[in-house]
Amino acid sequence: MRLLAIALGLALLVAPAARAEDGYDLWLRYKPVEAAAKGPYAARAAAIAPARAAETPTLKVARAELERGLTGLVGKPIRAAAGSRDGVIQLSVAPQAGLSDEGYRIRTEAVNGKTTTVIAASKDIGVLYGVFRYLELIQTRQPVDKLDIASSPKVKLRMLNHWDNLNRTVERGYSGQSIFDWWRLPGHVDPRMVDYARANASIGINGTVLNNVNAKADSLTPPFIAKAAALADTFRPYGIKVYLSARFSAPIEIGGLKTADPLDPAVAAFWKAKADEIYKTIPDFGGFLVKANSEGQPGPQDYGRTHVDGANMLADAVGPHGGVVIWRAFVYSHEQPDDRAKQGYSEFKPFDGQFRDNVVIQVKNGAIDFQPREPFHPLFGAMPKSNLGMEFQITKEYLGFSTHLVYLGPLYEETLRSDTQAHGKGSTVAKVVDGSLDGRKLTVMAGVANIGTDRNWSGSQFDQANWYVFGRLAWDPEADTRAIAADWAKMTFTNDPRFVKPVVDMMMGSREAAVDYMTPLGLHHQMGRSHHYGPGPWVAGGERADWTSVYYAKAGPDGLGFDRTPSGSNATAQYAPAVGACYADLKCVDEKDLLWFHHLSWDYRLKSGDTLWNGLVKRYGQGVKYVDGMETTWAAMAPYVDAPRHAEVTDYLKIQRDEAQWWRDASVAWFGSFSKRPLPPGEKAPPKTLQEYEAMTFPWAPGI
Ligand code: GCV
Repeated sequence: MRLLAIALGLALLVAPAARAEDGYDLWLRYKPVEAAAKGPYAARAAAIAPARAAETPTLKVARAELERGLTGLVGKPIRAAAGSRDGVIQLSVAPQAGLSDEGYRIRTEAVNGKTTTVIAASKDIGVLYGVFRYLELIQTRQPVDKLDIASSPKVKLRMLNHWDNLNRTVERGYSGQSIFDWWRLPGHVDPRMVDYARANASIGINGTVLNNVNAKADSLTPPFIAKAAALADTFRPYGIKVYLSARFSAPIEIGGLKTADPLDPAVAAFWKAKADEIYKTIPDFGGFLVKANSEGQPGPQDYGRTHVDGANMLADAVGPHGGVVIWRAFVYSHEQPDDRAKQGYSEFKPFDGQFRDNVVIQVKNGAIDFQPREPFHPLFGAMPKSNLGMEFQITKEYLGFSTHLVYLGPLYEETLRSDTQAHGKGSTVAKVVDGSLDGRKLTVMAGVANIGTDRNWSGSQFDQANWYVFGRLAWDPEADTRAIAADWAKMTFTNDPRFVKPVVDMMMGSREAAVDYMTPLGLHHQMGRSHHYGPGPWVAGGERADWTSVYYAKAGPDGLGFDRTPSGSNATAQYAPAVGACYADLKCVDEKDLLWFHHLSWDYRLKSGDTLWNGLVKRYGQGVKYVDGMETTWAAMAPYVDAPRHAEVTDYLKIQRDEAQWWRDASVAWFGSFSKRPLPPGEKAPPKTLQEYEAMTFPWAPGI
């Protein structure tokens, strides 16, 4: 059924002088195509045909987005109306062989002898995704005259996880308050919710968990279900389902029960009734996300039960409605003497094959906690009979918050392209996540959101790129993150190659720079206590050893690093034999992971010929130098960027430069107190004493 035709006329326009922008429009700015980009965008007359069938809400927003996008790009109003001529765009919902329900096809066809761009999909949501792709092609100045594109998402549930609290604070949030205004909902739905949905749909995100995994039971009470329903109604046309984090002890807190034991029939009945109640109000509710028996959260182990007992009980409650339970594998206990990095695998691996079909185990990318660099989590590839989802962090808790320019594409890509070797070579994490390795259909990629009430949404202009690249990778975990950065930079700023090339280069190296100035050579968890701001390699003592830095770096007069080889914690044994053997072998392990797996003497020789101590110090310095380079690059970008956004990025880079230097100096001062070796030639001594660095406190750091 062809539903709509819009004639595309891209007029030749001269780009107006850059106007003040604040980043609110994200990558959906739809600025007029500049005169220099003629060729495929040569002017054509616009003619418009009305929809021939009743529009669904999703088709309506697809048409509205196409009108809005083309109007901006063409520079004159484009509306659906009667008419048929060359340059027409048709939206079509009809069965499409070889595409999934959410996939789309964009083809240039002759329809009634006229050159027509047909955006077709089996379901209306595919049409919306196709519209966004089509607009992206124009925004990034790719040819649109002879199109033959087909695309389906490789991952089924592409989700944001908001760590947003009901009072609008955001755990690990660095971009203002929560965008979910629970107090005024459901009476008032902020129009920003529509822009949130548009932005997410434009990158294929189809689910959002509205509340923090450190959950309150209140979110499951009738008033809050009504609030969530109002959001669900707003997001539905954009193909986005809502999910809630469920507090495992809710049967006690809001159900009047004495227990939350998952094997107690009254508890199971509570959850069944709760699910029925939610689905009555939100018929397409996605399901529950659960953090259980982790960092003090309640869970089945409180009753001597297992993760399987807890997850399956909830799965049985939502299953009849088509809901899922996403159960996190982020578990570790300080009472357990074993290496924290081993605990998730140790607890979950034995349960492989025991979870219900509608349960997904959500695993963080690495075994500790979203560090600047971690080897991939050993559970990937280790649970072939279970649905295993990926959890990345988009908000940069350990990567400088929103004031450090760190493009996370390379971090995500590095993990997704890691080879688990679960079924021999080529068993990448991406293939576990997209389900193809073990033929799994219920697949998940989740990102802990970096979105807040700041006008620029993400706290900084460049952190928008992390939201964007997350969505694109959730659609295709094997996509190239340099190409994605280029798309983002073009749409967010300008297509001018004098801007795109240096900025994309700068973005691509920014994560490695952060690794270098924070935790080089495989170091990890060296940040300030609790708020995780700035360096804190001296953090020791307190309530839990596994929340200290000294637990992870194990610095001493003899050397540095955590021995996870068979002579140490033997975490390497949790990987496929070939992978684990390589990590454990100093001749094979990549130096980027060196101190994650090995404890080495300060005089250990790196591949460069430097000693470990000298190499470490140089790495910190390299990271700082890279930020210097980013400042220089960005300064030269002034002609291509509107002044407000340019100024904001400039300010933030200055903050980043100072903090990178601080990380370097404080870390060198601390580790130097163990190595007792001189600094390599040309390296400056830290300007403050170690005691001065240690004395710095930040009680008002954001995000806690
Ligand atoms: C939501 C880390 C963070 C916590 C977070 C936790 C988790 O420990 O510091 O703020 O809590 O991860 O992922 O559950």
